[in-house]
Amino acid sequence: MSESGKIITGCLAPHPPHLVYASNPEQNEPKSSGAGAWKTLLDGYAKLRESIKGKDYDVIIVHTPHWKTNIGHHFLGVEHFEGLSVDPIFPNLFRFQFDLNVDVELAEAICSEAKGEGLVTSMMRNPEFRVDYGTITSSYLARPEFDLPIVAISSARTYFDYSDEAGEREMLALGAATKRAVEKTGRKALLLASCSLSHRHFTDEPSDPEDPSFEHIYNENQSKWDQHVMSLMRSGQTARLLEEMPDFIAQSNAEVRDGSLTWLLGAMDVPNMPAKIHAYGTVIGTGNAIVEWDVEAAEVTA
Ligand code: 2X7
Ligand code: FE2
Repeated sequence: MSESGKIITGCLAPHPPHLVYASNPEQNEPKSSGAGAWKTLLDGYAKLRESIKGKDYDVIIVHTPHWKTNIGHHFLGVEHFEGLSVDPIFPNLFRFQFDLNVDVELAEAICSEAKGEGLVTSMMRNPEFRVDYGTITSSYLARPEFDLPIVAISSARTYFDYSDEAGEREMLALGAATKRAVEKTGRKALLLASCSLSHRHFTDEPSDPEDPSFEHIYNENQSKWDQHVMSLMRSGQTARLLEEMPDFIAQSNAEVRDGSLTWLLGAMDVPNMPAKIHAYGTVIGTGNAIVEWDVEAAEVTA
């Protein structure tokens, strides 16, 4: 491939397994009742798919909070994976037969660029590895066909072992490394930051998990934070969002603490363009926004 790679689009693509369950794909063993919860988010993913349909990209890069690695940032490093992925918290909703290909050359390039940034990195070479539900859910909801190779990146524990500020610095560096590797390998990449915003869960669920009357905002403070974060995205204030990220994490138990959103913003060079919010909705109390930064279109019009 030529040396003219670029990031086409970056997306915040949350991974509640409930959305896969409600979509009833043949790969998922549990079948939903069709009672109708999470329609706003399901419609939001349909809008995202429509928006990226005509775009020319050849790989999907996912950063996932549910492949947690204690020593550094890991990358899937085998060309093909298949097996059963189960959500350990919601095995009643997500037992998914996955079958996917990996762009190992690109994964190795990101791994080595990140090492050059001083990060601890590692390639994951176990062909029996069970791919986590964050990677699979976001990939499926953005492009259900699984017809393009992916790169999946784990979440290192820097925020938890050191500090939120140290975690933020590492994720920006990982984002910059991702961008350089995409450019050098000539890839056209779609990026998915697989995470929710606020993240306090209900402690129980109804007998029908898809009962729409059960879904509501759980915590007003956290929902206000989500609205604020989306207003910064909508108005292109991503540098301010980064400044406020440690407060957001501390005050709303945000899943962005696993680094996915900061990695995405870093890879896109902290874009000051307005983002498109396709949907916002709660799932079992958590706040989830489906957001798109059409960085390629912004470049063309600049
Ligand atoms: O992992 C998750 C999540 N982030 C949000 C909602 C529900 C379940 O799982
Ligand atoms: Fe999660």
